[in-house]
Amino acid sequence: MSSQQVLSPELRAWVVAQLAAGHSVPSLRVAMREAGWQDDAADAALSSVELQAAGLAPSVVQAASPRIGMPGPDLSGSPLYIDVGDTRVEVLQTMRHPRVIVFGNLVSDEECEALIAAARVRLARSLTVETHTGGEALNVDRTSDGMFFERGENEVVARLEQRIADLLQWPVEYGEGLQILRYAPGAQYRPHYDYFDPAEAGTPSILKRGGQRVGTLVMYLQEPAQGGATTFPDVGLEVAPKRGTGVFFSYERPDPATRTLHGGAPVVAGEKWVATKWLREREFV
Ligand code: PD2
Ligand code: ZN
Repeated sequence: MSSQQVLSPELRAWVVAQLAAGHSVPSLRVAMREAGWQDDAADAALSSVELQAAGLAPSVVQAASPRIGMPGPDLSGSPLYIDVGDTRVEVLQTMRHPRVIVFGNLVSDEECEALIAAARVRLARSLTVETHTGGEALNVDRTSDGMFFERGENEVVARLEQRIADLLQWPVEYGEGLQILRYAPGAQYRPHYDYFDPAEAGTPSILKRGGQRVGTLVMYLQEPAQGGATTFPDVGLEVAPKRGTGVFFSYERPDPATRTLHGGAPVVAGEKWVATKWLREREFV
């Protein structure tokens, strides 16, 4: 189809309803592609939606500005290393569907230790975002302890966040604050999706702060003696929690079809510490 396509009133109403229900612009683009639209035509049509005139909330209007692309490094030419500032990050393993990339030499030993030391004194039993309500709750599926840093909270956090932004080609401002988790022996994080479920009542309120999550980077700060892999059950992948490495995965739409179901296997011996950076589709304020 040509790039001259415009939104019919019916399609425009559908776009408005989907956005209000928490579906992301990329997911609408995928649906439009499946209906025969070319990406650039879909983007142009989505941009043309005059949501403000329809009296919708600013967050919904902002959501209609199509985000072009997804977070992730440029892997054209199959690089073994990606230079980001002072760090030569290794590309150890990639998978296309789901999009998973394992990075080596991502966090230095000194940075791992500094993050653990600053987080240790602030640990509390982990809360996860409750999509029923939009609030936070103790989650029996996650038996680790955790805390959040503010974005740019200290020098090490800011340095790592800039490295992640350069590596994944995604603005620092689109990232949530770093989350730190500690898993004692027996602790685990049962398989889940990191995006917010559009079917849950609390999701539209969560999405006001930056839209959907579209990518996750889990970085291993301390490796356990045994166990604690990050697992992707849909594709039988297990990433070993090796200190200084990280596993990145992205999801273009909030849908199990992305195959991004993942979990933290129980730690068998020792302690596992991770830092997680979640990436939103827009500025996270
Ligand atoms: O610690 C992990 O391996 C893990 C697994 C699944 C972390 C997360 N999810 C997360 O922080 O979302
Ligand atoms: Zn997760």
